[in-house]
Amino acid sequence: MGKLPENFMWGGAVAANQLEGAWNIDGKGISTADCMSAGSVHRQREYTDGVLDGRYYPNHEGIDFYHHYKEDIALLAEMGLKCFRTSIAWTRIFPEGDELEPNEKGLQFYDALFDECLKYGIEPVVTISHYETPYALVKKYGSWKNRKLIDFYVHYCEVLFHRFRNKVKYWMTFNEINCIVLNPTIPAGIRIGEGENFNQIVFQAAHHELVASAKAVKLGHAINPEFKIGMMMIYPLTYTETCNPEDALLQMKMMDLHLMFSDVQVRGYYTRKAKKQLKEKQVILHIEPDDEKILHEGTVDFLGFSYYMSNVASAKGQKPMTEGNMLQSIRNPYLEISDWGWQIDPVGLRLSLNQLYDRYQIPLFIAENGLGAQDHIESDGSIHDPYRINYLKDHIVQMIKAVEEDGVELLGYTPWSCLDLISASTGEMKKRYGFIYVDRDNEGKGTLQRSKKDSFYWYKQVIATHGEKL
Ligand code: BGP
Repeated sequence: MGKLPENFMWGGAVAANQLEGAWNIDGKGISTADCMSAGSVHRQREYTDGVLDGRYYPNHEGIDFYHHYKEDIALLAEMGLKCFRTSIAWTRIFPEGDELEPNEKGLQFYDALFDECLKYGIEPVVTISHYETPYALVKKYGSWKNRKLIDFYVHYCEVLFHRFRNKVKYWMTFNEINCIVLNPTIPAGIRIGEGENFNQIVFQAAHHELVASAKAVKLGHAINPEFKIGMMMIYPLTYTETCNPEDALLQMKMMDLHLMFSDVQVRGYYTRKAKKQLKEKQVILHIEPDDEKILHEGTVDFLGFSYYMSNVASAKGQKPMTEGNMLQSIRNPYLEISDWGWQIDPVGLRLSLNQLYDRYQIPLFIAENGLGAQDHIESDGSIHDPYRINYLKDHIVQMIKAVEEDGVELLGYTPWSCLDLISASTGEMKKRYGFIYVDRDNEGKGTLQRSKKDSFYWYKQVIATHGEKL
């Protein structure tokens, strides 16, 4: 089969709420991410009722990318990145989410950021909504539970598409859209009250997001036909524990739940099977007359996905191994695990690429992949992170096999994360993913100085040799 395409997008990924900081600067409103407490290795973050004064939330300051972006983009350019996947903080553009007029200062920040990327020939890849919703939309409307969010989101997209039409070509509508079924709070700002029907609320909210995404795709193409607008899902590759058909059935059902999202976004409709599944879960979706047409007309140009680990389905109903992990899995004896209990499975990336490509036959994009670990700075300032290099190397090998040997069509690879930043699941700083170390700890102490890890030099070489030298 062919090699990696010449214009393959080697890059790196981050998200606004996890690195920008400046949470209340230049007119930015409060987002759901601003209301999350930090968790811990074994505890998910908690969603507080508004911003509590006097308590330190690491993501309020992040790594202060808002004020360091020039220095940071220069480092990414030095590494040779061809693209930079970041997100736009919705609350910088619409502080409350439901205004008609955008906040000019917020738009200016992203103008400057994208200009800085383009100056070095780095293509911005922009996620429109990455785990942060304007908090006012939660308070006033109940977030994505409410259909009104569709219009607010589409208006937000319209402003972005017009403003950045000549700067951004690649867009992703929602980060890990299917995560809403695993944890509706972090991705979508939804809290399920006691006695409320989890499935009914979550799938209705998901439907609103799917319609919003489809409308955005159609609108984006009308504004600039050159736009490539993709979806982004977590790909929860799941194996069966044994060859017991009951395990296989469970595995299929676990995957189906997630593939419902990509089916709608790529194929443009809920399959018969998806409708059956919803019925089985006693979900009655409220679908407006035009929705099916909208979904059909707003199919995506490419499928982006995150892949960190694989999972195992066991019909015996064993207790899942990881408490801090959104995905439910038992331990796979063939795989190593990270310090956070994520099962490291490079071959699984090749399988994921094949499964997705077999199913959809549209270009894929690996939007996230990486290893969260604690790094240690030596007295001379160097940071040796062979564990990260090994993780990424092993995954890149499998990625290349998927393209070169299996014929998968792949646009790009943006490992998570270019720079150290706040972890999404724990809200902490100590779980690091970056090629670039940032001097910042869980308590918010540190100089914010950036230092290159060994992985920085290694990835630079990978990009320079187009994956030849790993
Ligand atoms: C994905 C999210 C990212 C990111 C990553 C790593 O699910 O899209 O925002 O943070 O996971 O997860 P964590 O930070 O919890 O280790």
